[in-house]
Amino acid sequence: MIDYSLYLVTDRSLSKGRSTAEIVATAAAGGVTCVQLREKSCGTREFIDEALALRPLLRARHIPLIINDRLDVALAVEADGVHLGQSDMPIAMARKIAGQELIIGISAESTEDALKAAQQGADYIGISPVFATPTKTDTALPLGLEGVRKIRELVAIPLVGIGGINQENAASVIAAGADGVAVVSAIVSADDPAEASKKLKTIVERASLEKK
Ligand code: TZP
Ligand code: MG
Repeated sequence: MIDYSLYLVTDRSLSKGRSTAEIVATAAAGGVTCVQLREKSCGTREFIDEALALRPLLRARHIPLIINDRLDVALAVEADGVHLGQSDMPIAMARKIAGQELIIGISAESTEDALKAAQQGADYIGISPVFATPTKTDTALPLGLEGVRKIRELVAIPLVGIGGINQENAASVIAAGADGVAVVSAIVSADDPAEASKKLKTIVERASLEKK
């Protein structure tokens, strides 16, 4: 079982000059349970090199490495999974190429997207965005906590909320039915990513326990 409870998504443009490997290493020490390498502007070779740099430090902590968008990169570096958006490769094609082992996560921008992703065999869904966020400018309208609740009623696979999630609102996303929270700026832009991860982890663990 993959632990999606505190899911870090990288963004080099928000890392305040620190390397992605440095952010990920400190966040891993702070307790993130899953890492998605998200590179929107570098070339394929650099994307691969970044992934290879993260792999040993994540493997040592048994933290899965998920690659954003690029199934070819995910397979090439033997990552644990790939995360696909609504305009990326269709899940059936990705499954055909990757087989059953690779984790495939799908971004859902509506309840319809979420239902379809679950029916088509996604391993988890990223509910995107839960709240408004300046980090990603081409998002759909925020689904809000109501959207999280609705999707939770409809699908059984793991749900991870993303978009505008921080220490103030993370517990509400878990309470609404998400299994985890995915964050970019709340960790990547923190002065101390380890400390930020630790705090978020405590919040998420507490909120998960309160649901049981
Ligand atoms: N997908 C949907 S919202 C988002 C992504 C990658 C950005 C989330 O960033 P932040 O800083 O956690 O709001
Ligand atoms: Mg994408």
